[in-house]
Amino acid sequence: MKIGLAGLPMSGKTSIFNMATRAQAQTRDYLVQSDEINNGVVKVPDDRLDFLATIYKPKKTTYATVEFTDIPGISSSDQKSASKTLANIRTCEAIMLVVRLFGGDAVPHIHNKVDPVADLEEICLEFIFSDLEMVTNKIERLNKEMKGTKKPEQIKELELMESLKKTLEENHFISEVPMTEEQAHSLSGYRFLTQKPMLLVGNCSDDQYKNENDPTVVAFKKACAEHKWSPMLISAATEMEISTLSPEEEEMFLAEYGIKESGRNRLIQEAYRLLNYISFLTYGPDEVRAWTITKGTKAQKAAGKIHSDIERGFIRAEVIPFTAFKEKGSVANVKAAGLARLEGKEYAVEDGDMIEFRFNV
Ligand SMILES: Nc1nc2c(ncn2[C@@H]2O[C@H](COP(=O)(O)OP(=O)(O)O)[C@@H](O)[C@H]2O)c(=O)[nH]1
Ligand SMILES: [Mg+2]
Repeated sequence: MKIGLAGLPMSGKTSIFNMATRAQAQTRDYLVQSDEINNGVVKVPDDRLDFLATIYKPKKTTYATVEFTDIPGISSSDQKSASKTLANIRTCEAIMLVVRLFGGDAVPHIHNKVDPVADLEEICLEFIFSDLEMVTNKIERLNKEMKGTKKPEQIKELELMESLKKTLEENHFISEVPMTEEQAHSLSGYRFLTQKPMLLVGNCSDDQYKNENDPTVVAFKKACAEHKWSPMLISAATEMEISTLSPEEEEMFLAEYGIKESGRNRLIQEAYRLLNYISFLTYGPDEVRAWTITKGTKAQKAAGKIHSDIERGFIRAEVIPFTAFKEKGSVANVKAAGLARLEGKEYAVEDGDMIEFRFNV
C-alpha cells in the first residue's frame, strides 16, 4: 500500500520524502532528469500507543506503517519520461501531490516563476490526458470486439467508458463521477490516476506558513477549493531539518516554537487517513501494537489481521475504546464503569478500539 509523492520537478518532493522517512535522499537545486525512485516505510505516530506503553511497559511497541515512494517529477517537456513517471504513480494506492509555493534560489521548473495555480493545472491536465488515452483505447477495443455479438456486460462497460470519456474531456476527474460500487470495482484494474485518493500539499516558505494572507497561498487554496481539495501546507525545507534532529531534540525544538505537532506527524497521519485506514490496538506486557484496517472492517475480519486462526475461531471481541481507558486509567476501572463492551463478528471496528479477541479453534 504505497503513497506516491507526485508533482513537478523542484517542487520539494524529495525534501518531503526525507522529512517523512528521516532518510537522506538527494535533493537538487538544479534540474536533472533522474530515474531515481526512493522508497521508505514509516511508522505512523500514535500517542495512544505511547500512552499504552507507559502503562504496560511492554517488551515491544509496534506502530502501524505506511510506505512512501518519491517519484521523479512530471514534466510535459519530455513525454517519454513523463509517461514513465505517470506509470509509476499508477501503481500507488494514493497520491500526495506536491505543489511549490516557496520562492528562493532553486529555480522553479516549468514557468520559471512561482505559480502554483498554473502548476496545479498542468499536473491535472497530465493526469487527465493520461487517463483519457486509456479510456479511448478501451472504447476502440470494445467497439471492435462488439462488431459480432454484443455481450450485455460489454454494453455496460462501453456505456461506463463513454461517460468517463465525457467527464475527462470536460476537464474533470474520474473521482467526480458518481458510481455504483459494482462500477467502481469494474474499474479497479485500470488504476486511473484521476480516480485515486489525493492529498494536496502546498510546499511553502516559513513566512508563507505563518501568513494566511500571502497572495500565493491564497491563490493556491482557491484553486484547490475548485477541485474540492483541502490542501495541507508544509515548509519542507524546515521540516526536513527538524527531522534530522533526534526525537528528544525535536520535541524541545517544537515546544520552543510553540508547534503542537510536527509537519512530519501531520503528513503521515494525513497519509494514513487518505488511504482510509484506521487502527485498532492490542495491549499487554509483551506487546502494545497498532493494527491497520480499512474503515468499516468487521470484527471477525479484523481478527484475521492478527492470525487466521483467530478469524476462523472467532467468538467475540472485548472492546474498550481508548478514550475510556485513558480516562479511567486501567482495564479494571473501565469494566467497573461499564464502559467495556462485548461485540460480535459483524461489529464495525472503530479507530482506537482496544480489542481482546476470544476465539476457539
Ligand atoms: N526555500 C525552500 N526551499 C525548498 C523547500 N523545499 C524544497 N526546497 C528546495 O528546492 C529544491 C528542490 O527540492 P527537491 O526536494 O529536490 O524537489 P523535487 O525535485 O520535487 O524532488 C532543493 O534545492 C530544496 O532544497 C522549501 O520548503 N523552502
Ligand atoms: Mg526529487
